[in-house]
Amino acid sequence: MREEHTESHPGAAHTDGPSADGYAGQEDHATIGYAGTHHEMKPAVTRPQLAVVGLLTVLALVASVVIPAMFVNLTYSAEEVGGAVMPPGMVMSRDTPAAAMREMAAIDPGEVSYEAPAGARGDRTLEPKIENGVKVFDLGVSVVEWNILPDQSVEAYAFNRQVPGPRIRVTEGDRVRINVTNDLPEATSVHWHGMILPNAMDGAADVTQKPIEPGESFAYEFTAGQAGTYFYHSHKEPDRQQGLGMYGALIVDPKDPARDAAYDYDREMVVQLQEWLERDGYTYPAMTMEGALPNYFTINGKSYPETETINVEVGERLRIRFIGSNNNFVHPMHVHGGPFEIVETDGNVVPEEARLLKDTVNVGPGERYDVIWQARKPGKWLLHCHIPHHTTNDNTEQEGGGGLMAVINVTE
Ligand SMILES: [Cu+2]
Repeated sequence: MREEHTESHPGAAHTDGPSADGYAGQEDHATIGYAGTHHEMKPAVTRPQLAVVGLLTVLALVASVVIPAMFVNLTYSAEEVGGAVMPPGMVMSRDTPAAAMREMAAIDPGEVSYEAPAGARGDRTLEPKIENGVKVFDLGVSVVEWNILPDQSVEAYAFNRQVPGPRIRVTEGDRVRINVTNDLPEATSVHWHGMILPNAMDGAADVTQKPIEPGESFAYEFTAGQAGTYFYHSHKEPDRQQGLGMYGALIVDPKDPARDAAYDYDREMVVQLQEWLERDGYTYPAMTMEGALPNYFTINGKSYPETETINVEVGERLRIRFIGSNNNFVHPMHVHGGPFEIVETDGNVVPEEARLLKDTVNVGPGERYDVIWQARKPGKWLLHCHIPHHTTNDNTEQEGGGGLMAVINVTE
């Protein structure tokens, strides 16, 4: 091939032709033009050579289809996976179903319908309307942009445009109705965690009710018969929806104040936990699996140092309501400055003789612990998870920590 080429290259190898042949355009286009004028055109390769090249081309084409097919499933259409953006590092084998990909996909930033101000707080108390003696609450769920730090936002599935959703606070024995309107791009449902209620009101999607489709509403109604700390959360693909922000506190005050007088308190704080995965501007539901592990952690929708500081005076009793509203980890929640007493577990009063004094309590997903911590000395006392990675923001510390950390500021 090479020698044929040089031979046929006009000028380079020839001295016998018209001297100007060499470089067309140098002198006379019209007379030179083509090397063929003095050299017969012949196939430059042999038939076996052509056959080999043809065969190699076909093999390369086949390989370009077969090799990717060994690693990914080529039977999906773009519609099936909904244009999903997957977490970097997630293990996707060839048999990963399209449904799994949709469930783990990033929130489409194009779905955001509201940007919450950077300083917005979640867990705001929601005032009910009273209709025929029933306390009626309206919850709407939509996609929002939510700041977990002043310079770090996530896309979230939020009740009433806040993370966590609003605090629903009623009194034992109240009849409550909660109208849930779905403005998400996917179906949902809401479960009232720990409540004794009619099965049809339990919110288990595809088990006790048809999921609430986008644009539709569903009214949940029950009597809040148990006092204590509860919460509500999505029960339709909760690994995705709850992890993306669909949870909120449900607090039922006792009808008989004597129940709480046993461990009377001066201040209270609600601590709702969550884990987040935010990379390259995309928010994915954090999951305990390859590629989906969280890199941010929040208390009431904020990472330290943006978590709220609670102010207490020396001698005062602080009731901390820990809520395992998170999806993945058991968080050993620790308070500096001395032990606390565990007075309620999952909404149930702990008998006095069984009340443990501890300074760290493991709060698992779904669990609630109500503890009383007495402020003994003035200063800044930390409340934080004792898995140190959970007190960082994307693996870095700011002002002495991050993530699951808050300050209890005790003054004289
Ligand atoms: Cu933790």
